[in-house]
Amino acid sequence: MSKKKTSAQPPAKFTGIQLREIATGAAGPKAVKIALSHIKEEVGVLKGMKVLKMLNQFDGFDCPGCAWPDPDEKRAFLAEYCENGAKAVAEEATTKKADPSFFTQHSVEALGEWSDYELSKSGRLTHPMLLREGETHYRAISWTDAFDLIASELNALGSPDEAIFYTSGRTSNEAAFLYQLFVRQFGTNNLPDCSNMCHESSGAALDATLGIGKGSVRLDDFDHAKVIVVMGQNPGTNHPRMLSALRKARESGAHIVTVNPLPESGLMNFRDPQDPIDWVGQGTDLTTEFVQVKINGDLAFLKATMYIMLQEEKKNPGTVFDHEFIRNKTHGYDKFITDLDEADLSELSESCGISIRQITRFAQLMIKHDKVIVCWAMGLTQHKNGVANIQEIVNLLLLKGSIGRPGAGTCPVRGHSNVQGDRTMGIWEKPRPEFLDKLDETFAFKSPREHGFDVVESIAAMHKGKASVFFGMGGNFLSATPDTEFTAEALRQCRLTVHVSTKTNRSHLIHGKQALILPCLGRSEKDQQQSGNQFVSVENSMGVVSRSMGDLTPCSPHLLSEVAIVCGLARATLGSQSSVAWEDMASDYDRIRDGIEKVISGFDDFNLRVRKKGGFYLPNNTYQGDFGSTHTGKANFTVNQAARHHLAKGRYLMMTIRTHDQYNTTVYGLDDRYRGISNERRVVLMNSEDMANQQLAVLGVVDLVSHFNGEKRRAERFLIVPYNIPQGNVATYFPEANVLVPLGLTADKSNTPASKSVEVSVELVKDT
Ligand SMILES: Nc1nc2c(c(=O)[nH]1)N[C@H]1C(S)=C(S)[C@@H](COP(=O)(O)OP(=O)(O)OC[C@H]3O[C@@H](n4cnc5c(=O)[nH]c(N)nc54)[C@H](O)[C@@H]3O)O[C@H]1N2
Ligand SMILES: Nc1nc2c(c(=O)[nH]1)N[C@H]1C(S)=C(S)[C@@H](COP(=O)(O)OP(=O)(O)OC[C@H]3O[C@@H](n4cnc5c(=O)[nH]c(N)nc54)[C@H](O)[C@@H]3O)O[C@H]1N2
Ligand SMILES: [Mo]
Repeated sequence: MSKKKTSAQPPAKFTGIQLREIATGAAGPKAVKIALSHIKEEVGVLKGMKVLKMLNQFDGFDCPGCAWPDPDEKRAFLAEYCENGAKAVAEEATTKKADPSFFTQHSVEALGEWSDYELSKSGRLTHPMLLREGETHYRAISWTDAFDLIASELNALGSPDEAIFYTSGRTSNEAAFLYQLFVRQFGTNNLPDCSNMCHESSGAALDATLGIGKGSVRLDDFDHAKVIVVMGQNPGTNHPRMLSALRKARESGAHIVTVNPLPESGLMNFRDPQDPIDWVGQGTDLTTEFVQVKINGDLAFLKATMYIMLQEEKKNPGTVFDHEFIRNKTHGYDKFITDLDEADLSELSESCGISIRQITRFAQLMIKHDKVIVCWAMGLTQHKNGVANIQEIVNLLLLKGSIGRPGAGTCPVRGHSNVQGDRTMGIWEKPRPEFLDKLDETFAFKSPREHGFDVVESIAAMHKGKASVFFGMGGNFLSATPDTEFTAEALRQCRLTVHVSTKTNRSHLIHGKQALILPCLGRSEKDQQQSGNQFVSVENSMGVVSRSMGDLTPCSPHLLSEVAIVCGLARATLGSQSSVAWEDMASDYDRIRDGIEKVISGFDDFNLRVRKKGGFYLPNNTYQGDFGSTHTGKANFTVNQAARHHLAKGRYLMMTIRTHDQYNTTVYGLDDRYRGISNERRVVLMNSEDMANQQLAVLGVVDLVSHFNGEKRRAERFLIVPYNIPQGNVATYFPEANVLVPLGLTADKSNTPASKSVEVSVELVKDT
């Protein structure tokens, strides 16, 4: 049977846009109403209430929405969740099913014509499914046959390095630990993960400067901070529970400075949806200083701020910088200051688009206060200079001695709910030798030492035919990665592509010669193994490890837990060669935790402590102000250069961002409520001056063309929406615009796709 190529991109069809007023604040009763309507629609009222009651409670399950921490001591009476957490749970606990008859009804090619929204709404996967070579439809297969098929493909490879083992960040600690153990026993470090596209730049910057790739603050530091800077982050949508922490900080007098090309409503005003008293009234204004930087203007802005601080310090020595801290705890100060002193303030001001007056205002705040927390997310990491951006934040905090003391520090706000834990468990293509030594010692084998492929390198390797089996533990590799058409070609070249998933996504449709979908339990579901019901553990953005236990009846009796899938796969692939008792591990997760305790420091008495209410903190040197583990033995100042984007006329810098109605590539709905855009995702947000200069009308239909090293990539049919965004900048939604992000455009040092600084032109489509 010959087949047409299935579309790698969502169809370029419009869904009926309506522009509404932009929200002046976030959450409040409307958020509750919308949360409940998603639950009602997907899950039903009774089951829905049960799920919400368990969400983020001490004996419930961890919200799959984001990695924002729960309060240590107390949880809200009804539940500790937000609108988007409720949507994430509704999506997982849905009663709709994509069972074998669904796949009989719809060919892979036909599903390729569905939008991501339609795919997301197709329901939970219920059976392992196989797409045989040359066939048009997935068909059910037994678990044993599925494991045998993967094992025989893996064992037929010329080298273990020809297989790629991807992980998305929802995977529990237990599953992640076993997965990396299996992959290393198989013989490769090809363990790319979603972090490569996310906070890799933060990890690289923080590790080099402070000695740990994680943030330094805890939730209660927000209660003591005097200044909280939120850079390149949209918590109203992506970390809504962070707004409660910001509100509390505001009420105790903290300044909140928001640095963003967009005035995100969620950061402007907030009414706590968990607090009915807050539903009436005006809410709390959060942002006290809105710094509307140009895209990728952050480094210039920070440098300009520090330049002004330095001039003040020179005038009144000892009044601005914390010299004792600098002397005792840091390295590289003199070199840093020499470079800083040569900065050109007006050039920096021009390149970030912020007036010297406003920069001075921010610098004054920084001069006055040292209890400063800087929070950031994708707006800083996904640039060519993503690592430098974060190193510049570290410089600012070091000048003030603002790391390792109460109310101050670094706060990279993580994405996926266990992305930080997965890395702690060893999901990394560049594992440290000490980690591998411990792993080898504990499990009596010799793990490979050569570094593996990260996400971008994996795509290149598959494209070149250097790797030909792709295994995805969760996630949606095709749609989450850059350069959609190139990545699709890479996946199509594989002999076998496998996805462990809860729901159908586009990665199931763009496949190798053969393809498997392995359905797994979700967080909210009961995980019953031989020794009884199991729980798993996760690590949040602030290094707290806690347990998560679902209680719903699984949506199908044919699901396996991620742990069971890894164990089944390991047994089939490694056979009797393996030194690990995989079966025992799968039957009782306490045994996995015993293994984790032996290999990874900070997990002493793991099985005991994880059972305690609220879990426990992992050790974090920076929290204590100890920087002894860096290569200099001190916290490192670094010299970083601000990016300069010289864009020709008609060229723009594009950022790809999330709407209020999606979880990465899972599309919950078609609205971006806070930004006033309803029922459409194919939009490009543009400054009205730029529109006028190019004679583009509101809702005009355009193609977007990206330009990189003489290469062009095109994304068809977007609608123009005038928006309060700096001139020369545009914004589109991820994943529709990923086709424009060149694989070669990545951050220095972290290799993170620079999906927030893509150079594009906007071409009017004539006959629409
Ligand atoms: N509901 C929901 N929650 C989520 C997710 C989701 O998709 N939906 N995704 C999860 C994941 S994996 C992650 S990583 C996080 C993502 O959380 P965010 O990082 O908040 O997500 P983005 O939408 O990518 O938003 C980036 C923000 O940075 C701004 N920005 C873009 N470029 C720049 C720049 O150059 N400088 C500055 N200063 N700002 C810039 C954008 O305007 C936007 O406000 O959220 C997590 N939580
Ligand atoms: N252009 C652009 N690209 C980006 C970004 C951007 O801002 N702009 N952001 C990047 C970031 S920050 C990230 S983190 C990545 C995200 O990349 P991924 O993590 O790969 O993508 P997701 O969309 O989160 O994955 C969704 C799929 O995960 C599966 N899933 C959900 N829950 C579970 C579970 O419990 N177990 C298993 N096994 N599967 C599950 C479902 O089948 C669902 O379809 O995308 C990156 N890509
Ligand atoms: Mo992420």
